[in-house]
Amino acid sequence: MKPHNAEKTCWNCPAAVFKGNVDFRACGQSMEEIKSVEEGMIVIECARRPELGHFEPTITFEQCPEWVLFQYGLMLKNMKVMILGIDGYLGWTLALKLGRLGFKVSGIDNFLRRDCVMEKGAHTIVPIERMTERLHAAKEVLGVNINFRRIDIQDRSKLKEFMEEVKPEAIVHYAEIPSAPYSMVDCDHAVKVQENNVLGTLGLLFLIKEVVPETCLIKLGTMGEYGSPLTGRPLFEGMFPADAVMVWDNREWSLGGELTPRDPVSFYHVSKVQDTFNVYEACKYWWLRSYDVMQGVIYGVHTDEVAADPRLRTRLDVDEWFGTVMNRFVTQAILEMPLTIYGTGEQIRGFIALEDAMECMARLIVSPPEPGQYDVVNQVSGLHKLNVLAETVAKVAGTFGSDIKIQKLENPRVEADRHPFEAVSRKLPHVFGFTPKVSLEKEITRMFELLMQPDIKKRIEEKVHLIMPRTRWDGFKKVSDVLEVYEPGTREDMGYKPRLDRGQEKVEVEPELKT
Ligand code: USQ
Repeated sequence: MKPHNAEKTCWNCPAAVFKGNVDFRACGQSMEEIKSVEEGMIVIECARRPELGHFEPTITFEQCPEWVLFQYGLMLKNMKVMILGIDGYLGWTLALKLGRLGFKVSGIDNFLRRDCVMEKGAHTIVPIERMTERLHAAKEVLGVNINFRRIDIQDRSKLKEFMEEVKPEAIVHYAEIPSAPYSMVDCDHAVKVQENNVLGTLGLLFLIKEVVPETCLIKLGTMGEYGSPLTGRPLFEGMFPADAVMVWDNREWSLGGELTPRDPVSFYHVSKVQDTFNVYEACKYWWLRSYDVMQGVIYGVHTDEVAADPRLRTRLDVDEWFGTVMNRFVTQAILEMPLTIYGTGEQIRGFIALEDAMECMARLIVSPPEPGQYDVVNQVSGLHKLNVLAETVAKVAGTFGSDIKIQKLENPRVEADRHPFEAVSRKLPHVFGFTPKVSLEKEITRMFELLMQPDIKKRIEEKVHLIMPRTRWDGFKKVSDVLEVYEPGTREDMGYKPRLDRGQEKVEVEPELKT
């Protein structure tokens, strides 16, 4: 079988610098129009092999000697990837993975995540090293060199200098404050989140245009941008498919190619929607290219690289602001405290294990879109109701000898907690060749193994007072009331099953709840 990106051509390659007397904008918005202009009008120069002179952009990755086989398809030899937010849960994990795969990794961070967590009196329960020690260990243990600069994404002159020095061939943008509850603390926090996220991304787009217009921006969005439409309309991958139609007042229109409606569920999620529009427009105005990754909730602690040495571990937050639901449930199980379901627990979300999410990113990086193309990928490997997740955590906890209860809390958020859910995620399996490898049970087990280590368990116990939620979407501060505490395996399933549409096979992904 051919690698997923074998048929891509110089059109997609970040090393191809478009030359010739073509004014792209004069050609209109359609890439097909541009491609069909008179032969010979569009030529490129290869930034890696300028001695070849100007030629037509028709060489496939498979034919090009600069693209070589690796674990996840073909990769541009020593491809330069810059990770913005390289110190975070995902940024650090990805840096090590890419470094091990042979990418040349650079990155920036201003340690904002560390500061925000500290500000709330919390800490990462998996202890992490300072950046200097992390870099040293990456070199010593994995032989990976990371070119790191302490830079705030909003410090555009410093970032520009670094981008000019590195000339990244892909930019992964994780440099955002990733928390819904943190953005709902008060006005200052909402403004801080939107300012960092929205203005940081907007400034970055201008820098890409100026310094590296051929690079691919891989931007972390979120499935939460879509909300959960009560009509049950599928959550398409960013845009309506070509055959989608709208019928109204006895008339009919095609919706194909239009952005789908967004319905974000917090001021943080709103910042991601705003990014979506800014990135979309920049691609349109300046022929930039981007994957906007609609990320499900990532959970877990494991990749081979972060597990290679305690100094290489990535952070894990479980407090009410920065802890996400799965990571919190597992920690609560370790403390043998009832798992905190907000509301009915019938909410459905898309999830993906850390290790799988990192593989997806590697696959996207080596398969760039064409100039001007804004593309959206829904990055989830399974859909789960929260109450079923809690059951699964309790089941795994049982294998470690823990007897867990589940509690339903008054929901501090304003969100639908009983709703249909159908998500489309066809591109990962069918365009990028990705199959999920990590089951819920497997990653939960790995989490137990790591988090039950005495030094880590102690760090969880130290912050136990930060687990119950008190940040409410209505603006009042109050710890949520406990509505009910129950034994796992004693609740009936409400019957609704979410659907994950992965293309050919439509998978029923939710196991039955035992009664
Ligand atoms: N929830 C509980 N109990 C908890 C914590 C959360 O029932 O102890 C519920 C929430 O009410 C919500 C769901 O779990 O219905 C998910 O909440 P979360 O905190 O795990 O995730 P969320 O706020 O949606 O945000 C997280 C990340 C964010 C990412 C997003 C992906 O913080 O960066 O963008 O997951 S998604 O959810 O698909 O939008």
